[in-house]
Amino acid sequence: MSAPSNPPLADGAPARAILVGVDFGRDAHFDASLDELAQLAESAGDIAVARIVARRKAPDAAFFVGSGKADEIKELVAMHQAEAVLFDQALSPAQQRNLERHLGVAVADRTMLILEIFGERAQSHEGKLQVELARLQYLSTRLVRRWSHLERQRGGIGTRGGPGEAQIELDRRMIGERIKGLKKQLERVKRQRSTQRRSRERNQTFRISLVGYTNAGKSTLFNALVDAKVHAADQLFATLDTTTRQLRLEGVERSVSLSDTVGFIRDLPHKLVEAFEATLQEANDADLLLHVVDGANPQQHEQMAEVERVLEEIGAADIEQVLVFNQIDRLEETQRPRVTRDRFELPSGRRVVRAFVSARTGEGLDELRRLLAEAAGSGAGLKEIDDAPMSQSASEVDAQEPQSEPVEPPLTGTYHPRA
Ligand SMILES: Nc1nc2c(ncn2[C@@H]2O[C@H](COP(=O)(O)OP(=O)(O)OP(=O)(O)O)[C@@H](O)[C@H]2O)c(=O)[nH]1
Ligand SMILES: [Mg+2]
Repeated sequence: MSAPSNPPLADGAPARAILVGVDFGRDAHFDASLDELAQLAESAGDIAVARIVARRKAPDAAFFVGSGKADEIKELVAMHQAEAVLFDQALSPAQQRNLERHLGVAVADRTMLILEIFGERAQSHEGKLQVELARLQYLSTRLVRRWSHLERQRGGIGTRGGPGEAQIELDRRMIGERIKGLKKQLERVKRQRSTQRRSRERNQTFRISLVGYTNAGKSTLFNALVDAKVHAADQLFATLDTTTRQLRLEGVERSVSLSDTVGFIRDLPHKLVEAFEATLQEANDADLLLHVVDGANPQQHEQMAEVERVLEEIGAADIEQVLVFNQIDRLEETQRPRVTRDRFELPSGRRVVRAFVSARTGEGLDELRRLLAEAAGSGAGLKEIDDAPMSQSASEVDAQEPQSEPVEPPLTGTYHPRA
């Protein structure tokens, strides 16, 4: 199944972009490859034509990078005839404006890219409201070139043509009003949801929600489990809107629902989390979270930590969780787990049941269904399962250790493909 190519943004031609990352030496997870930024850029319809990494002790107040580096970037822009410069970190409004003046092209940061992608993907009324709110909150403090790029997208606040700075000043006054209006509308959406929630509670549906880092394979797993056809693609934030379906589980009488929703990402802008409260609430209402992780991704540890952080932020950290270690078909033969489930310690130290699956080939899905049936059927969630002795295979849970016969089933926080 090959992924469709990324649809370009509304205004058509992809922009040639230079990627910039700054290593401050204190963020252990600094992505020197800028691969995720490149994926974000691509998902937003840009093409990365060059990458550059700078090293600094602290951000420069004016340019974020030093002025020497800024000149270097300017040369790269000229050399590659780039139309945009994309930063892996958040820029202050002043830095962004100064850089645009200095470089003569549009400058965007990670947050803005994420907002662009969200703006392009939102389909539902609720999704659009949420994106617009986040976007206005972000843009209200900025005068940037890519503003017009954003304005051309659906659901912009309705200026025509390329707005000059005066126009933007004017717009800015309306923004406050618009933000208020949007918040009110979203409040209404939230009330509707809570009514729906109460009716679900009445009919005792057991609700399962897929959560996880973007591109982990949530939608693919959703499609495999409920035989649906939601959009799954090799791009960041392919899914924005929530889809819920009935999930049939053998031997389970009560109704079970499964929801697929928006993925998380490192440095998810706080405003976005706030704006997406109604959507993220879905995870909050779940009886069980299926935390999907791309088991073949070398960044999986950071990704799981990020997912835990967001769950904490939205108040869903206490909900029962099963870790779904997906994409095992991509692992080398020697790295493949020899069991279908074990117990695992998440970066936070929390212990969860882990299931190994490939949403693509279907491997491990029967076992996952059994696990879900146990959780939904027992009514007591997975606590019981977690306390019960693990499957007979628990003695071989760690694919990297020679088979031994531990008395206690070990917690296998040590399974790191390509570690
Ligand atoms: N090889 C392999 N590829 C997979 C598997 N699961 C998903 N993929 C691929 O990974 C990419 C992302 O899958 P999605 O299901 O869209 O991921 P998602 O978590 O829903 O991502 P977003 O909605 O963008 O946050 C797609 O190209 C899938 O075909 C798997 O088990 N094995
Ligand atoms: Mg998806």
